[in-house]
Order: sequence, then structure tokens, then C-alpha cells
Amino acid sequence: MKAMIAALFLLLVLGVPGCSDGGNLPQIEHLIGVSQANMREPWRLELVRELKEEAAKYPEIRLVFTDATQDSEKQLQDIARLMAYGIDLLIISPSDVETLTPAISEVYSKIPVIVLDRVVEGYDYTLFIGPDNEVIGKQAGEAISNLAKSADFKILEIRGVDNYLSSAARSQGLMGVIKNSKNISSKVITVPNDSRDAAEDAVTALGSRVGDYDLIFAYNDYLAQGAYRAVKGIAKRPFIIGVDGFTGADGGLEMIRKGMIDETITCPTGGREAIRYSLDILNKASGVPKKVILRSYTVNSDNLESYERSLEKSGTPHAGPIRVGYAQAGTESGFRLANNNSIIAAAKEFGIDLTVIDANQVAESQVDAVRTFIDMEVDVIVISPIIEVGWSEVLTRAKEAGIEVILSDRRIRADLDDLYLTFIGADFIEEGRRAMRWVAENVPADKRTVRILEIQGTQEASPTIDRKRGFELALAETKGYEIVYSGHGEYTRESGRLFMEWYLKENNWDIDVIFCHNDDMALGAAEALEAAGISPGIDVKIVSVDGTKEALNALKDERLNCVVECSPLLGSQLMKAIKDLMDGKELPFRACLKSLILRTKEHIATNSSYFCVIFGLCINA
Ligand code: GYE
Repeated sequence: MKAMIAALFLLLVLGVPGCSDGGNLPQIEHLIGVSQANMREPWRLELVRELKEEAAKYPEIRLVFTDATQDSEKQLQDIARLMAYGIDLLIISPSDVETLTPAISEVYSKIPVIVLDRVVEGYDYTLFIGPDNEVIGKQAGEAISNLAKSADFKILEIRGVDNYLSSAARSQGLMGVIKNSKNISSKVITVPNDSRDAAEDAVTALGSRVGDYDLIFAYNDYLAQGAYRAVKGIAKRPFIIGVDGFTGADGGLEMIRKGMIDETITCPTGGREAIRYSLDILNKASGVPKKVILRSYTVNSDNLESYERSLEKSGTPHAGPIRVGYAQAGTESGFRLANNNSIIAAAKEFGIDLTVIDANQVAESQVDAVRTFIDMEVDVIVISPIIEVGWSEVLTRAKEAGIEVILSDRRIRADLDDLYLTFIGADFIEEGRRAMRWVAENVPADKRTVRILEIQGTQEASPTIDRKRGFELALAETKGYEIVYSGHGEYTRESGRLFMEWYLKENNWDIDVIFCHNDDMALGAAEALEAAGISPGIDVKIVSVDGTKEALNALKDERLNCVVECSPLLGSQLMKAIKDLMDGKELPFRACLKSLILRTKEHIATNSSYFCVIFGLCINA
């Protein structure tokens, strides 16, 4: 009976396959289920519109939508029903991450799953696509700081109750920027279910006190519209900033044009990307990332037109060979050798004309390499920045030359975000966090404080900065662990050995754990310990990052105790991104990496690298 109902439902949704005008209905190859948290918020309605608009370009797929009406129990039933229809892939925007994670894991064991908007716990899904809400808050904070010239600048924040996770992240980003500005104060009001009318009522209820506020920051444009309605009669109304920046009559862009709000921070839904990646996944294309997070832009009346033009820019596919210049960091480690080889092999696989200049770990040489590629007028420049600083001048030149820049593996300083198009790399903070979590789980601190020695990588390199940060964040969650000394190597085996020799010479030995930012330094340090009669892995536990073959062998020999994986195999993601870009596709933005803890004996993952693809779309707004 159920199968009959399902079949009837499908006939209603899909139309009778093969029967139509002249029977030329395209054969449906893929049925994609879309489980929506709700269909009432503007952001979700925009997501549905984008999904449908993009899917319409591919007659071989059909979408089936369900609406959980923000009820997680109903969403569980929706998932079960979609599975009963025999969908080939699930796209889900979870209403409640905690409730939905086990069900999503279950589906993921059977078919591919794309999670939208809110990432679930763990990594049991094929691909995550969503905004970076903390960055959205940070951008709002930067816009506010630029405006806050008076000695006593008052902000009114309007938050919806429903999207507490994204609101909390946005608030964190906002506070991260304004918390040290003594002249800025903020009051928060929350309104039920993100409704415009509730926002209007809440601001109206402030009466004349609303005139005390210099700026209203609403956590989405719909709430901003409600605030506008409440203040539009005031002689000098507060400046209004919203979030989402959708097109269309009721969208934030139109509200800016009409002077109803003054700025919006765009928050793309990922609908288009979800359909494109669905096809890649179902067609088993290589280079599909593990996660994709969407970049956001601050739009106001000054850059509204250029932003809208960039949205309309229908990419014209690049004619002729794709010429890429790759400014390689060096050959300092096992990771780097594998990384370089992965990029070169993928360029061949994708038919891309790659020119490599090896900077040999010298930052100035890497900047010179980029200058050379600009003079060569390549189509795309790829850089694995040795360090985060020193890039402003040369990347500005590349931008002026109209050459897209993609960062591979490592980042540059966040304030230069608009000087590159895409960053493909790993979540080094997560790697540092996982290293410390392993220490907390495996090196007990019940009898006395566990003394940790940290051997960092190259100073000012993004993996160094972030791995340290992640390790310390996890350390702060525990008791009884202390980093008693932290110094730098250069990600090379020799620098690890020399550091360890120096430390042994200058200090009494009382270390319980060594945290090395990469395997090569860990293996070098192990050699120095053995030369001093100390058994690495036995007398002192060693945790490192990367997962090179030699490190895995050291795990088996118990000379290392734990390795956090950071796979170097970026090549196919990088070349796919370049191919997509040259095919005129809009590159989605950002994702976070999966890193695995590799241990000897229990499990050495044979090929468990998942990749982090961080895409940034530079709009010349
Ligand atoms: O951990 C190290 C290499 O940038 C993630 O650089 C990479 C790091 C990696 O030298 O081995």
C-alpha cells in the first residue's frame, strides 16, 4: 500500500515518466530529496527558489521537497518518507542539529547527503554548504566601527529566536570587533520566529527611547524591514544594517535602493552550489570537497550596482588553454612533497598548463614568483603562502592585472580577504584541537600536572598560528595540563632535531608530552631524544600533525603516539576549482576540513583524507 502511495506521489510530483507531448519527457536519472527546516523564513524561501532555478537547468534531475515547519520530529518523518521514495541524494537544512545528526548519519550510510546552513556534529555527510556566520558578524562589526565616530555610539541589535545558532555566531563575530571600542554600546532585543512584524512591534515599544540609538543591526533583512517601519517617521532615524542581501522586491538589495535600510551583509543560501555539487557527487566527479562555506559581502548604496552586476555576470567560458602559475612554498616536508606532486598530477589530469616556481621556503622569493606570473599574464595564480604577511602589494597588482589568485593549503592575513578569489586548505584549528583532545584522553593528569613541550612550525605561517590556537582552545577545556615551553622549527626534520637537542642541553628533562606541528619535526625530535637515551613514544608521548608514511610507520613502532591527519592531496580540488572558474561558474565559498586522529594498532586509516575546500568569491564590489 505504502509503495503505491509513494508511486502515486511520485507521479504527482514528477509527472508520468515517458508520457507527455510526444513522449519526449527526459529520462529522470536522479531523484533528489530536499528536507527543509521550514518554508516560512525569507532565507529558506530564497534557498528553495535557488534550488528550483538551478535544478531546472538539468532535466535529468527532479527535486522532492518536504517542509518540517521547524519541528525536528516532523523532519525525522520527512527524511524517512523521502528515503521511502527511493531518493538518490538528500539535501537537508536541519531544524535542530542535535536531533537530526543521528538520522543524517543513517541516511549517509546509504546515499550521499548534502547538509545546508547548519553543520551537524561529526563528519557523517558527503558535503556541507553554509555561510560563515561569525564572519558575517565580523563584517557588521567592521561596518559599525567605521560609522561609530561619536563618543557614545549606541547600537540596538534585533535577533530572531529561531536561528539561535547563527545569531550566536554572528553576535560573536560582531562582539569580536566592537568589544574593545569604548565608545560603542549595544542593547539586544530578541523577537519570536524572526518575524518582521514582531521586530516592528518591539522597536515601536521603545517609544521615544528609540531615538537614543545611532544604529540598528538586525540579524536578517526581514527584521530590518520591521525596524525600518517602526522608525521611518523619526526625523533622524538610526542607521540600519541587515543580513541576507537577497534580490527581488522584498530583498535587502531593493530595501537599500529604496533607502529603507542602509547596509546589508549578504548571506548566500548555497542553493545553486547544492545542485551543482549534487550532480558532481552523483556523477562521481573528482575534486568534490568535504565542506563549502559561503562568503558574504557588505553592500550599501555606494557599491549596490557593482554588486548586482557581479551577480548577473554570467561567466563566459574561457577559450583556449588554461595557464596557471604556482608559487610553491618549498620542499620542506613529506607533506609538501606529496602536496606539490598532487597539484602537478592534477594539472595534467585536468589538462591545465601549470608553471611551477619553488620559493624554497623563502617568503620574498615567493612574492617574486607571483610578480613573474603577473608579467607572464597567466590566467590564474596559485600560492601556498609560506607566511601570512607581506602579500598586500603584489596581490593588489595581480587584482589590477585581472588575474585571479587562489591560495592553496595556507592562508594569508584575514584583512586581505578581498585580494584572493579562493582558498583551498585545511582547518588547522581543528587539527590543533584534536591533538590536545588526544592528549587529554590518553595522558592522565590525575596525579600531577602534565607538562607539555610544543614545537611550533614556521613563525607567521597559518598552520602554525591556527594549530597553536586550536591546541590552546582544547587545553583551556581541561585541567591539569600545561605547555611549559613552546618554540619554533621550520617544518623540517632537521629543525625538529636541532630544537630538541637545544632543549635537552639547556633544560632539565621533565616533559610528559611533545606536541609537534608536523611529522617531520616530530621525527627529528625523536632522533634527538634517542641520542640522549630517552625513548620517544615511551618515556615521552609525542603527538604530531600531517600523517606522512614515515610518521605512520613511527606510529606502528610506537616512536610516535598520535598523528592528526592533514592530507596534502589538494590537487584535484584545486584544479576542479580552476576549471569551474574558467568555465564561468561562480565559485562557492568555504568549508572546514575533516582531520582524523591516526593511532597505531587501533586503526591507521588507509586513505581517509577529506578535503577542505575554502572558496572565496571576490566580487569587485
Ligand atoms: O603541516 C607541514 C608543511 O602547510 C599544512 O606545511 C601545511 C604544513 C604541513 O611543511 O608539513
